[in-house]
Amino acid sequence: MFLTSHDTIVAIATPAGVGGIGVVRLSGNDIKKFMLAILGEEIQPRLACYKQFLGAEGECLDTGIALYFSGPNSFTGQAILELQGHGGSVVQDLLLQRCIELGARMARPGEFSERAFLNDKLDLAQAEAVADLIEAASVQAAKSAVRSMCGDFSKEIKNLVNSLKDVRVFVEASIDFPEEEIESLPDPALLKTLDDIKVKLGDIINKARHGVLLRDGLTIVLAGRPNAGKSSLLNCLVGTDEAIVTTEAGTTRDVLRKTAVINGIPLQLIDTAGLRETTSIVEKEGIRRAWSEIEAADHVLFVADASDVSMPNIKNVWPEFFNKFPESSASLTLVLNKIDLTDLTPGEMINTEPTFCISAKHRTGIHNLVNYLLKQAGQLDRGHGAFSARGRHVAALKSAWSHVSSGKQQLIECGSGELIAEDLRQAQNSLSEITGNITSDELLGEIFSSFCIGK
Ligand SMILES: Nc1nc2c(ncn2[C@@H]2O[C@H](COP(=O)(O)OP(=O)(O)OP(=O)(O)O)[C@@H](O)[C@H]2O)c(=O)[nH]1
Ligand SMILES: [Mg+2]
Repeated sequence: MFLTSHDTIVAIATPAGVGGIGVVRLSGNDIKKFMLAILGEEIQPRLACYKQFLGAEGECLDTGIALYFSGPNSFTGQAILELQGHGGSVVQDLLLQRCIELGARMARPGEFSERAFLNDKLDLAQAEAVADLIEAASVQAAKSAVRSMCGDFSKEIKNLVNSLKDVRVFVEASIDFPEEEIESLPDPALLKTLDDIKVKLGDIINKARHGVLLRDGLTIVLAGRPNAGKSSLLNCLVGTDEAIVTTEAGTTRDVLRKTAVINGIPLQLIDTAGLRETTSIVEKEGIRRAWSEIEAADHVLFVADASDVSMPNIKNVWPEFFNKFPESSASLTLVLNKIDLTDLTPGEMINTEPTFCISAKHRTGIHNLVNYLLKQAGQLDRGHGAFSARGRHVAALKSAWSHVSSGKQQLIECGSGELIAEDLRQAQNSLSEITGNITSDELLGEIFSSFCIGK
């Protein structure tokens, strides 16, 4: 599919509907033919010309600004013609149809960006950032997408790839020329370099995770015993009566998902069945689903009834829960609800772990909890230096990290140059997938097809 990129593609680049201006955009290698037919003449590159846009009979379909960019000095690296007419869907369609009559093909979603990538105008992470910028739901998300689009993320990846290349050259030289004066493996300087690469990778993984949160929002699961007030808290955060709340323990069975957009940050809230031993088949299934949500969450709010918690230490509230709680995955916050029945004060409580005292019923302490969640979602404090990233980037970075770790281990344990050379090669490949230096056609197709038409 990537071989047919010389034909001319066309799309309406502005959103569907009525607007002051509507842009029809063409990219290909035979744009002059379209200029002659639609504008009546070839116009100069990079010069805005006010023109009539002509139909098949020479009639005027619309008037507007025509802009021509000659390849390779354009977004796609090919010749581009932009026809900026009036933003009505019928008039734009007429112009689009005229371009198709003249031989252009409707662009697939993301095909302009795909061509920019194939012509080396952008790397893959930058192209993805263009789509992320368009879809950004908050100022922070937009700012970090701009950073990635301008190459900040790619630069960090390329620096790491270069460090890996240097190490590979050293390791492979010591395999190929063992008699030369190259330090024998494992060389302490080499181990130190590998550690530095691991630290740098860890740092970028954190930044990328943060970028994913800004883009996709934070998934927050409300978990805990029956009747603790999970559904009441969900309703409180969403602002409407979404979940059924009753005095009966075991009210919620199904998983209920609701998005609360607070300050532009999407918080994906998930209410779950109360966790307990039960003989009810329905409730058992609800509890199984609750656990699988807990395992997949970014963040778990463990809701407990403050009136029956004597020692609100996160591990003492319900030890079995914490034993079962999947390590490494989500972060966990204790929420002591129903403080109206106690003498606790609303807000954050000083504790060994993050703990918030609230009353979902009386809506007290909610503000502090929400601020804390927004902070977790990256809305506060950490704006500087963040770049937008996607799940696939984090996975590739993690894979590079584990290859570097296992390579280092092999080196220490068996002094094996061959094994570490292979691990370093794989680490480099994982990183190259991020920028698209090594990426399968299938993955490229998947990435670009999620873009909007005309981009
Ligand atoms: N006094 C008081 N009661 C509350 C508070 N929050 C919830 N409740 C009550 O506690 C009961 C259970 O609330 P739910 O929100 O249904 O609890 P849940 O954790 O979703 O319960 P299950 O779905 O059965 O697991 C209801 O009667 C609520 O009105 C609170 O802050 N103070
Ligand atoms: Mg409930």
